Amino acid sequence: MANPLYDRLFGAHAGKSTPFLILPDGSTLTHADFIGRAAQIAHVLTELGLEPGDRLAAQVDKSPEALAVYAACAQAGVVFLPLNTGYTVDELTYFIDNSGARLVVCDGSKLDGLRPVAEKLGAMIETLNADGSGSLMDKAAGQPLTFDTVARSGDDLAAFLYTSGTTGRSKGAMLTQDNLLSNSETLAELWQFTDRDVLLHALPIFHTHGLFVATNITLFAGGALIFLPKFDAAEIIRLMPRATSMMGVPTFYTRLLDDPAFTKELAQGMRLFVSGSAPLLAETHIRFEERTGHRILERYGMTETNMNTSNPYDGERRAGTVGFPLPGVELKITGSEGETLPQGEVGLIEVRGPNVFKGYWQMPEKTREELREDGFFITGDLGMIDADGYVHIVGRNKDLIISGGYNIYPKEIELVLDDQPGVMESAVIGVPHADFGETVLGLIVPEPGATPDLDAIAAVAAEKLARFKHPRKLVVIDALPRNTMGKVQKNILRDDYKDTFAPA
Ligand code: MLC
Ligand code: AMP
Repeated sequence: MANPLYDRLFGAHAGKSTPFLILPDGSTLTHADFIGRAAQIAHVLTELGLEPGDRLAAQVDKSPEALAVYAACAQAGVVFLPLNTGYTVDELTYFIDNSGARLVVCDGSKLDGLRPVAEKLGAMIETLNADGSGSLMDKAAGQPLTFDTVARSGDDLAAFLYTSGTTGRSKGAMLTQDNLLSNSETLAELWQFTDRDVLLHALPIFHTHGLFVATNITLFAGGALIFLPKFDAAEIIRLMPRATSMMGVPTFYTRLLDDPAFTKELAQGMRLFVSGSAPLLAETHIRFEERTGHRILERYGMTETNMNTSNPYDGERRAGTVGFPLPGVELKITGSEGETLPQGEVGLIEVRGPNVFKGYWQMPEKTREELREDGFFITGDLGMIDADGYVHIVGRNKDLIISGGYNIYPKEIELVLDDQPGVMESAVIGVPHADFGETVLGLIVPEPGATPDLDAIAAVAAEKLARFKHPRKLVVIDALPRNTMGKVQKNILRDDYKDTFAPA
């Protein structure tokens, strides 16, 4: 019976003794090993009573077993919901509740905090630790190495990825099998991935970039991943001679360039470096080419759409641009009335294609606001198309900070700051940061006569919000600049505070 995502990405490699995951200690899991492990987990999911269409929420460290949970979900028809390992119990409660997850898989260290939440919300809970131990794999041990793949259609849901929003409430982007598969196929072809590819994989596997771009493409082509738990420049440098390709956020590239041990010789066996998730400075692009002789290929995507554009594989990779719309993806620049603007003008980027998600889980209004009836998705990014057809991203129409490739919506942080004693209101902005591209700055307006305790406020933020969202600095100011409509003028604040983290 057919299950396009499972069959094409995983099932196609059943029985193959070719390497799939190469671990930092040099040990290897073959495609067959991996598929066997996924099948064992799929048996556990079924025995726990999960049905096709049920959601499995996983907040686990990166490991071969964590990736096998994704494959097991695909095989059992369960919707996979990966969650950033930085999320606090507060944040997780919302995702588990909103998604109606039937099973939560978490690290053993999080069990005490999450068990009451799961119980209250009627979800089961199992553990999976970074070393592959835990109750999930205990149950998987001894299960058969094959599993009868559950039939699914291309339009069935494969994954939910939560993305925050301007209101501070996260939305579950519903991604279908076809969304994921069509993008993998297009990119594997465009970027010429084959079963000889070995991709250096240092991205997290709870976001589009690390899971659906890097992993799915490699699976599609039958190649291998050098599977690192996280980005570590020294590890990348050590292992690059064994690799053919790497995908990363701009911080990966700036950190590599900051390391004198990163040389041209190391990169000589590489055929492709891809950057995305945040703007790559033209300067980084140029420095990288000077150091290695390679031009980074920049592409543009998002959670709701997977990848939309890419610089060419053959042809000019132009610094400061995100290249051309992918085959099968339509992209237009629109004005405030939704009208298509002439070439060269700046407006909203809208995209349509098989990559575009199905909508936000149980949020029909939000879906209608961003996904037009004719299928175009309003990305919230501002861009223009130049005379040669290259797409340029020139800004954002959404109040979003991207720090080291992680998206942070200010509203979520402002809601926490506004709640603190002595705070009348707050504004959270992104300011330039050499390592993370942008970082979070919190501006606080005190209540009349009050002196807010900034350390106490930072401590509350630390408890409620994932580490990467914490304001790097809190500053007390008299008032927020507003326009005549009363809207806070964040552009003025961003300009006033742009040098806060500038190197001395
Ligand atoms: C970690 N920290 C961050 C952070 N990552 N803070 C802000 N922004 C980040 N991105 C915290 C750590 O918890 C740590 O806290 C402190 O900051 C410094 O950590 P570090 O050791 O310097 O960070 P590191 O662990 O090395 O991580 C940095 C990073 C990582 C850039 C390697 O964030 C990363 O892998 N980012 C990739 C994100 C990603 O995959 N984005 C794709 C989204 S998909 P403490 O407690 O030690 O101070 C998408 C669509 C698309 O956007 O187009 O791809
Ligand atoms: P996310 O919601 O995490 O999927 O992030 C998607 C957002 O990241 C996009 O809407 C863009 O704002 C940004 N983004 C992704 N790739 C690029 C890129 N190459 N250049 C600039 N911004 C990017």
